[in-house]
Amino acid sequence: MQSRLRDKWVLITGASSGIGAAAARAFGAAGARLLLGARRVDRLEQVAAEARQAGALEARVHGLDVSRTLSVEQFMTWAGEQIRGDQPDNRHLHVLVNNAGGAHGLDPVAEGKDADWETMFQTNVLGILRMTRAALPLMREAPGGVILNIGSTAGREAYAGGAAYCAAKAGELQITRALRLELCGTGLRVGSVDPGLAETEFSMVRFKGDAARAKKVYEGLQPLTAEDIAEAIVWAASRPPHVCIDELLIKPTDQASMHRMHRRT
Ligand code: NDP
Ligand code: 8X3
Repeated sequence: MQSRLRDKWVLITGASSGIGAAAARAFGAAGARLLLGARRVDRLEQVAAEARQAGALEARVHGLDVSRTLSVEQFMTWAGEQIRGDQPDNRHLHVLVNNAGGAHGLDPVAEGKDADWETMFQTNVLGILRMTRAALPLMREAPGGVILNIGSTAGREAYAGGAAYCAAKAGELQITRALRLELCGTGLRVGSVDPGLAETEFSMVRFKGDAARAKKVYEGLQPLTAEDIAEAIVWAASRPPHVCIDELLIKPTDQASMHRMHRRT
């Protein structure tokens, strides 16, 4: 059966690594037309080539910093130009994946850094609001369109050292729920995909390049891969138009909760 995503325009933020990059390859395999954003454009080019090789009809890239309104607006102007250059019946954005984000630091609140807190809220919370506001005009005429926000188990279960990140991802979940209410009746769908531990560049970023500390996060257990999440994202985005996947919580089998993990070592 031909994929429902074939020919459709799909925009992914944070597509230069991890889950976003895997999602680009997976949407590519479904024959989508991709618009990819992140700050590292050289990495985006590489991902776009992989997505084209997987079957993407298009894979175009542009620099994007979701923590800056101007950058989001410039990116969406570019995205609109790409989409409006298509056939008249395909001039809308079908899927928006708000994936850009991550954690910075694991300090208790008493030692928290303003810069870390601000970056986490700028990307995981305000980034989603900015991107969605700017993308909605390109989606309004496309009933059946889908917005998928990438949340986290952290938005549902707090852990020590995670106050700001957990709060940011809880914010993501509530933004998704509010949008679901706001968009009800438009034919647009919105949902949250919430992974548990997935081995990507996430922990390297959180621990500011400390590879040994990053590796320890996944020690002795089998974490999710970026591909596991990408598969779920593509599945959620390719349901029939009358089906909305509101919330997906996906954890490694070894992770019953943040406080109950099965480690073999
Ligand atoms: P990665 O660090 O591998 O990827 C993060 C992506 O976000 C990169 O492409 C990065 O690109 C992009 N990004 C970060 N800041 C910005 C910004 N200001 N503007 C634009 N893009 C930005 O981690 P993951 O793939 O794991 O993370 C993807 C999402 O999944 C995040 O929202 C994260 O919170 C969430 N998540 C991850 C989990 C995990 O265990 N890995 C579990 C649950 C949720 P660049 O640096 O080039 O801008
Ligand atoms: C990433 C998962 O548990 O490291 O969102 O916060 S966790």
